[in-house]
Amino acid sequence: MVTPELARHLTEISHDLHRQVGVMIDRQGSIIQVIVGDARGLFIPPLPRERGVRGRLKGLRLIHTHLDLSPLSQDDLMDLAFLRLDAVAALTVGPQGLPGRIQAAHLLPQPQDGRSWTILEAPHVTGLALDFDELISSLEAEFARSGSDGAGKTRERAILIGVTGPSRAAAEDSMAELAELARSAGLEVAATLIQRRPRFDPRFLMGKGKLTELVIQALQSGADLMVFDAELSPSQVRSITDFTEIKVIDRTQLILDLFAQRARSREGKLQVEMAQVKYLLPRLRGRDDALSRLTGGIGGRGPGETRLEIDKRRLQERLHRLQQDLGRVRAERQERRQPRRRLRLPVLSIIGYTNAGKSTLFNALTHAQVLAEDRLFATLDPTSRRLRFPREREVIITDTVGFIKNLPKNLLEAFKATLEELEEADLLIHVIDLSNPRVQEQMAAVDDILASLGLQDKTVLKVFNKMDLASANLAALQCRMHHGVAVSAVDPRTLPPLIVRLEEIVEELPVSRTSPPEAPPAVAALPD
Ligand SMILES: Nc1nc2c(ncn2[C@@H]2O[C@H](COP(=O)(O)OP(=O)(O)OP(=O)(O)O)[C@@H](O)[C@H]2O)c(=O)[nH]1
Ligand SMILES: [Mg+2]
Repeated sequence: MVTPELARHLTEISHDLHRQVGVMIDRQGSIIQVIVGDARGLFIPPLPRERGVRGRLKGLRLIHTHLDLSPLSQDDLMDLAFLRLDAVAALTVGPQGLPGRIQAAHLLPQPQDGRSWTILEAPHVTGLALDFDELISSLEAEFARSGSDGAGKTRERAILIGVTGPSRAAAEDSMAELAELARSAGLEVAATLIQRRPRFDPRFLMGKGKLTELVIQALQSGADLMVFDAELSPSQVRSITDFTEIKVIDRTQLILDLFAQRARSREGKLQVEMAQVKYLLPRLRGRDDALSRLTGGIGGRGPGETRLEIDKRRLQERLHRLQQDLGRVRAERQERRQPRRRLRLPVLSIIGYTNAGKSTLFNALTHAQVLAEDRLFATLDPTSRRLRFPREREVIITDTVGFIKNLPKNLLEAFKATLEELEEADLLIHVIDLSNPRVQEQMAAVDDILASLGLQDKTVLKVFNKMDLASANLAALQCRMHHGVAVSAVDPRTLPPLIVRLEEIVEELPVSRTSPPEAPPAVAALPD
């Protein structure tokens, strides 16, 4: 870890200056920094980034002196954790400036007795029987193992963090949804942590002690990302990233990323990118800020193939271009919708919380092949089909993007144009996942979003889906309370009551629908 000669140099200088003296040593044994502190401590200046080696640890160790017999301090251990140093060692300066006792700490891949580091000690430098190279390579190997599933690390691993006020139950529900979002975005959840705080720390959102724990936990679980279940202000992201050196994103960014991954249509892609650019703009400082250093991957992905270019001026230009492009694409969409308008068929739009089963129901009703998947926001682009009911009435039925509570404002704005199509709907079919433990909040969230789109006065039919996964009592109760219909979209035999209800509703609509269609529509699914 340190040669007796170097140790002696350090303690002698330290003795003469009556200050702590330290050196930062890389794995080749070269000294890359010399640090002179005061009698009680020293301050490590920013480490040159390019010195970092591949691996979980920084590839640097700090050897420094302590003028008295004090053990490694809390600050020493914080440096170890935050800078991910290979090791931190303290040499006691003896009476004649000779090296005395040595204490060294390194991080542990797994916590032992609740501690994430271990301390080695010897009465003299030469007494520390230790092959440093061997120690480091086995530590790296273990860190790598705890951070991957054997086949090499492909997915980003995240720690999810909730910082909450009084209600723990609400925080847990919210975290469960955040975990779903993370999973849908292709993240692996390494750990989940909820911290309750009566008041939020405006800078870090949580206490420094807790943040320290977090960094160590991230290191041990091989996480390269922290996802906060809150909307972080630009300066919070900066101070947390600067403090922890770990990429930080918030729930909004996670949802934006998910949308970026899922957008298929040109309009969808443009809308997502616009929301991303609007989100990023106020969050930029100079070029080399924490954010731009730590982007890429989740949160830094654009809907196209390119990584989001993090540069303020270019973002502004991009925003301008996006607005123009969107305008054009929307005009085209309006044109495409003209013929459909002429048909004057009733429009039934399927809406609801994400993952409620909207696309599955759409497919079941129309025999379409819209992608339905057990992930949030599988559908971003609306799809429409003509559908003929058994009683020969014809309608247009539309599948739409799912809703979520606290939908990021930028996204709601970006998708407003697509969602405005809902204004033309004669009926909103609100699909609800009965099996979800948060079903009540989900229903309320959908109502809120409808209201914010000015659609609160539309006729809504509540369809309680996934009845196969819920108790019959619950289904019956909800249907009675909301005058709804229960179905299981994966089982066509459960659909007739819904089709009957839809027909009834459509019958009540004013009949101005004429023009026979050219191509035959799909016929509503009825059991054989
Ligand atoms: N057991 C069961 N699973 C269902 C039912 N309906 C849908 N699912 C499943 O729920 C998951 C989500 O279904 P989707 O149809 O993609 O849901 P969605 O509402 O379109 O979701 P987004 O487009 O992501 O907002 C899929 O894995 C479906 O197979 C049902 O009635 N019973
Ligand atoms: Mg869908």
